[in-house]
Amino acid sequence: MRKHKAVTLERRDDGIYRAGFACFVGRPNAGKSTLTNAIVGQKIAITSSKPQTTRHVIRGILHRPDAQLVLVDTPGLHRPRTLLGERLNDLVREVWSEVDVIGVCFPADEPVGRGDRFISSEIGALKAKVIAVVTKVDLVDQQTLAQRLLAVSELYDFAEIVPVSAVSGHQVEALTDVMVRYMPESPQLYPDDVLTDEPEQVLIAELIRESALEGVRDELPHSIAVLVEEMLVEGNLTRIFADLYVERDSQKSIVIGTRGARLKEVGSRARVEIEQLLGRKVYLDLHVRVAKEWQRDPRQLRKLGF
Ligand SMILES: Nc1nc2c(ncn2[C@@H]2O[C@H](COP(=O)(O)OP(=O)(O)OP(=O)(O)O)[C@@H](O)[C@H]2O)c(=O)[nH]1
Ligand SMILES: [Mg+2]
Repeated sequence: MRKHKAVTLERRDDGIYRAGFACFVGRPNAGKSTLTNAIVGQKIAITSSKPQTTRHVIRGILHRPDAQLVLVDTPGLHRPRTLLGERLNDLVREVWSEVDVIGVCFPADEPVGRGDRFISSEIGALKAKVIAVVTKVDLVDQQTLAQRLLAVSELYDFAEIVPVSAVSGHQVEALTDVMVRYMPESPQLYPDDVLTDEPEQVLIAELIRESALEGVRDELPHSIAVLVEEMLVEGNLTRIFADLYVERDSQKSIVIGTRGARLKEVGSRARVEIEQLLGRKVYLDLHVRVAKEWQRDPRQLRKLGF
């Protein structure tokens, strides 16, 4: 995806151009994708209040006059209960062995827990600089924040601990500066106007999934997968045919809703977002299909891109 408008940022310059990779890791729902979007300045990763929203590794690119920062958003690390869960955890480990900086994210509005301790115990042996990012600071008071910062500092010898809010924008730039400082001297890695190397069809499928996640509960969010089957450009209009997969018939009726009302809502919400992404008019044709227990089935996982 390419950016629509030019970014003009003034930066102090030590004359060195830096470029490299950083990733955000952390337990599900810690705010990794929201932060990635805030830094890149455009929505490239979907977000939701449901844990385990992110299922792919998504690269977002920040361009500055003095640096290029390739941010890798990863799925939340968790104890896997399905084959999909195992695949997602493997993905995270693959990424963190390849980047220059790892930002371990801890949500300020929740106490440091077992998952956080587990993640912190795993990152020690890696070549990357490891920093801690305390996210969602807009949700807590000063005292709570101070407690969190202390608890985080006791987990691991982080190179830095940066509190941020992706929603208010507080300290987002400071976090970026920290990550850039740890990037190696390097030529530019991506052309000037590329914001992500994610294929358009994947971004579109993700926007549909994000829309479908709204208002569903319990196990259903995890059961939803989306595949764009076909895109046809007709003059000013793009026709998109997509399949929304669930795991059971009962889920299918929930997603469709009474006389299709829910599915219609999901479709029109997604369409608005897709039109914004493509900058073109979109006709979206959504079909709901059942892929029995796809999260545990290697063949179906492959079909769905995992
Ligand atoms: N108030 C507030 N909410 C935030 C902030 N950052 C993220 N959130 C919310 O936290 C929830 C989870 O955010 P995500 O960015 O999807 O979290 P994630 O870590 O990517 O989650 P997974 O992909 O499931 O691992 C969403 O409802 C966000 O709107 C923040 O800085 N402030
Ligand atoms: Mg995410």
